[in-house]
Amino acid sequence: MTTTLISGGLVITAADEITADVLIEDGKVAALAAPDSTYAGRWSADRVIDATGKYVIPGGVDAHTHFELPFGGTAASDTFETGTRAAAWGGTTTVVDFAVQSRGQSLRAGLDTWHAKADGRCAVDYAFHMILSDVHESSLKEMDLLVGEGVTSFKLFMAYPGVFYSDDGQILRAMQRAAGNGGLIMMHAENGIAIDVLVEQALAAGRTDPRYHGEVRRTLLEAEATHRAIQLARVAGSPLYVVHVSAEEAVAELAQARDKGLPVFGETCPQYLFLSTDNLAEPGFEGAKYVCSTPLRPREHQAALWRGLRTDDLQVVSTDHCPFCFSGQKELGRGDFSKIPNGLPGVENRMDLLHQAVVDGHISRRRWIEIACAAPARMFGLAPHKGTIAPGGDADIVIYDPHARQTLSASTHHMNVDYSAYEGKQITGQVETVLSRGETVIEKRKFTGRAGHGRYVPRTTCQYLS
Ligand code: DUC
Ligand code: ZN
Ligand code: ZN
Ligand code: ZN
Repeated sequence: MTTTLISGGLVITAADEITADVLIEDGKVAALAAPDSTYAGRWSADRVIDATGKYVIPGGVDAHTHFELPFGGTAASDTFETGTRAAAWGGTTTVVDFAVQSRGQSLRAGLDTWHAKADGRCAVDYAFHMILSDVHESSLKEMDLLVGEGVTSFKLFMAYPGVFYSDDGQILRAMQRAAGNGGLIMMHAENGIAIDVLVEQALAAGRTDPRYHGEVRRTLLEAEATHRAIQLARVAGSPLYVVHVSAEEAVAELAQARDKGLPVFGETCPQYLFLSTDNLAEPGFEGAKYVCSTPLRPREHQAALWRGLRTDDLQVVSTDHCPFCFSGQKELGRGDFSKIPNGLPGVENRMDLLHQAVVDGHISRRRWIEIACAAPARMFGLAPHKGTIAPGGDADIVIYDPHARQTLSASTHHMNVDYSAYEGKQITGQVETVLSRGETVIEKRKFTGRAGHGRYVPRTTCQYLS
C-alpha cells in the first residue's frame, strides 16, 4: 500500500475551507486532519508533499470537451492524448467528452468509436455523454442501454440543421425517454432554422467577416430556444441541462424556470465570462479564433452570467473545449464566416480563469470549487468519487499556488492548437502539482503522467435529482 501525505495546505472544497493534512492510501483519500487534531504530525507516509501556503483543491471536472470532434470538414485538433494531458496541466483530472451518433448510425457504433479513440491514451480519467443526431425508435431504445452502462446524459441540438439538429418532436421523444430511464438531456439551445435564414441573408449582402457569426446568432434566438426546451422538458416530465449559456435573456429563462422549482440547470463557459464580441471584431481574420456557438456576446452580458453563477441559476462552468488551429482550420472560413469551424480551446485554462474570478471578486473560493469540481461531479453522476476531497473519494487533488503569476499564451500552453484565446492575459494563481487517483501527473510544473493512466469512468444518473 503506497501512502502520500499532503501537509499544511488550505484544503478548499465546495463546503469548507480548513488548514489540514490529507492522507492518501492506494489512490483514495484516507483521512483529513486539522493541525490541532491528535493525528496532526503523527501520520507517516511513503511520500510527503509540503503544501504550506498553497491551496489543496479537488481536481477539476470539465463536463464539456470535444476531443477529435469532426466538424465542418475538419476535426478538433486535440486528441484524447494531447487534450487530457493539457487538462492535467490545468488542474483538471476528469473530463466528460461527447461521443457522437452520426446520422444513420446507432448509438452503440458512435459510442464504440469514442471508446476506441480514448482507450489507453488518456492522462486523466474520462467519461462520455452521447450526442443524439438521429432520434428514431431504435436510438430511443438504445438510450436505456447506455444509461445502464454509465453514459447517463444525452446532448440534443436545436441548431445545425442537416447535421446534429433534432426537431421538436424528436426532442420531445428523447426527453420522454430520459424521463423514464433517468437520463439527463443536455440542450444546445439556439434556433438553428432561423439562424440559417439570417446566415444566408448576411452572406448574400456581402457580410462575410467573422463578426457576422455573432450578429446572426441573435441572443433572442438563444433565449427562444432555451424557453422552448424548458417547456418541452416540462411536458415530458424530464430534467434539462442547458449547455454553453451565453445570453442574459437565456439566463433569465433559466432563472424563471428554477424559481418555479423546475429541474432545469445551466452551464456557462469561460469564453462567455472573459471574452466578448470585441474579440470577434478583431481586425483582419483574427476574429475567426473566437468563433464558437453559442457565440461570444457583447460585454454587457457578462454581469448576468456572473450573477447567475452566484445565485445558482447557473450551476456549472465547463469549457466546451473544441480547438481548431487558426492555420488551415479556422482559415477554411476566409470569405465566408459560416465555414469557420466552431469552437475554442480552453481545457487547460478553466481552473486558472476561475481562480482569477475569485481574485477579481466575482465568486468566492468555495464557489470556484463548486462550479468547477463539485457541481459537475454531482450533475453527471461522478460524486462522491470525484469533485471533492473527502475520505473514500478518489485522490484527484491539485496543489494550487494562489500567489504565482502567469501569462496565458500559445507559446507555453499544452493544448494542440496554434493560438490561445487568452493570449497575454495575466493570471494570479497557478497549478503546481496534480494527483490523479494518488499518482502524480504534474509535479512542480513538470508532466510526470502517462498516456493510459486515465481510466474510463461509468457514471450514475444526475445526483441533483435524488
Ligand atoms: N459549439 C461549438 O462551438 N463547437 C462544437 C459544437 C458546438 O455546439
Ligand atoms: Zn453545443
Ligand atoms: Zn432564481
Ligand atoms: Zn460543445
